[in-house]
Amino acid sequence: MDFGFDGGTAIGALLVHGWGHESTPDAAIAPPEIPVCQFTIEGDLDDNCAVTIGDVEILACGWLEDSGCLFDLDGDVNGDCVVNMVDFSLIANHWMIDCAVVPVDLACVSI
Ligand SMILES: [Ca+2]
Ligand SMILES: [Ca+2]
Repeated sequence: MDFGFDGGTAIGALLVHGWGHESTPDAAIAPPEIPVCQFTIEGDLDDNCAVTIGDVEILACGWLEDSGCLFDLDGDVNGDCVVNMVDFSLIANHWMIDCAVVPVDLACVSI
């Protein structure tokens, strides 16, 4: 079957040069810059600079655990070795505060 062009050459050119894009050397591709949180906020268990549902998920994983202070517990906001309503209330108290967006919030403590 004749398609009127050299398919092998066309596909080879596509693999080398891409489809409508100029090829870019790998060294020129920089990884995306990940912002670093410059604040701490009580209840931010996943260290993403905000108190959100992700922090509640971590609290839920450790719910009603008691380490006897033998090891750190995920979800223990106040560091008393137990994950309970006190920790939940600390998260609720800072609910939806995002220090990356509103760094002047009094709950945001600069590192
Ligand atoms: Ca968080
Ligand atoms: Ca606690």
